[in-house]
Amino acid sequence: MSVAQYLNEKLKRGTVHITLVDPMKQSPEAAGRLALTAQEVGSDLILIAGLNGLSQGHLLKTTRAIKEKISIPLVYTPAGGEALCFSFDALFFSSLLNAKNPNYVCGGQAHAAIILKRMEVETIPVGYVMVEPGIKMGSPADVDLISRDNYWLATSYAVAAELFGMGFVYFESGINAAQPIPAGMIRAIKKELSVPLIVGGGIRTAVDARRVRQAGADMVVTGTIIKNAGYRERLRSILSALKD
Ligand code: 1GP
Repeated sequence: MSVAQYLNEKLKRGTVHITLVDPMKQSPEAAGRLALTAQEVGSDLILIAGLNGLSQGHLLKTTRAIKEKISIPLVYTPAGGEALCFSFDALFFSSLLNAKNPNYVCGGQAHAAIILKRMEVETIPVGYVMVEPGIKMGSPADVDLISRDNYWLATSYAVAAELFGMGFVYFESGINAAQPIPAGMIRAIKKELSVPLIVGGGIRTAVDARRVRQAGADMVVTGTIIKNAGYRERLRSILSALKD
């Protein structure tokens, strides 16, 4: 079964949880242990973020260390065109739709496209949209961030992604953002969008998770939570808010 099929099957049964692992934040072995804990607690997928500065070697070691530990899918999401390896199950072939720097919209993706196709890597097309406060990509001017009260613009980007044929739309408020995407924005997007909506950034508690789920998020991503002490219990409570 492909990862896209796996996700669509999971979505029929309820909200999907994704654990984001930044390989730069810990050793490959520690990343493997984090991923195993996430799987044991009930997370559905591990997503490795390929942020700027990630070396090929470290990515490879991290994906291998995680693959040894888990049976749920391991997906890679490169931020630009830098590090790439093939030890994952699929790749989020994502375009940061509101980037000002074309490298994040299609430049980096174009560099990798032929090799991904020739290697028969499963690519999952994702429209990625960043809302304030967002994360720093190359420089603060790289992304035309959507303001937190501009529901119309957010919905317009979401529907544009769907019309481009992207199978998933991912709304991001930024790694370790102070707050998740506003519930009202999620509701506004869901009224118009027909493909699954992924929401991530700033979700740290069961209350946050329940709010984004009830607003309509189909898939919820958490990352920072796994770096804190007691993350197994924190993640367990987030999972219970998403899966009850
Ligand atoms: C996933 O970037 C996020 O969309 C992860 O954000 O680290 O705040 O959970 P957190």
